[in-house]
Amino acid sequence: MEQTFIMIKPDGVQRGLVGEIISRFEKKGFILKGLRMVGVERSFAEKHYEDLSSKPFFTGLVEYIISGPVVAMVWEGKGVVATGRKIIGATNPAASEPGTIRGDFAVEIGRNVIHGSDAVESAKKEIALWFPDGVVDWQSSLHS
Ligand code: RTP
Repeated sequence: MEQTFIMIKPDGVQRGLVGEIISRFEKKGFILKGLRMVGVERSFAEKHYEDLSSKPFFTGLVEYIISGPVVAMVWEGKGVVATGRKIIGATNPAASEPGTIRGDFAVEIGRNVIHGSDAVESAKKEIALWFPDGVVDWQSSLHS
């Protein structure tokens, strides 16, 4: 089953949006498979965003991600990568539709509350980076 990596960024955690965001994914019908609240090291943030390392906003982006704890999650379900991006909304909150997370809770591209993998392949890479020990397989753990 398809999985995606979702991260509530430091502003989302500080503003008390963790429950709201989890609720939107749960109500849609997706399954929460893994969750960690972590303070991110600079080198780890640089690794997560390595594809953007040549962008002028890269240093500011890394500073933002290490500015406080984030909530890293794995969500599972049919089409969860693309649908997750729809639930999140456009990267720039000025362009994201009302009803999306960024459309409802953000105004600044540099403080846009949440990250979601943009493709199945990047989701696999990001899940491996953030959950190196994998996520709990609840079905098989019930039997062991
Ligand atoms: P994300 O990876 O966080 O889900 O965002 P995204 O795919 O929608 O956007 P991407 O282009 O990968 O950019 C990653 C994050 O960098 C910040 N950003 N700042 N100041 C700027 O012009 C700018 N552009 C991008 C945003 O936090 C964006 O989510």
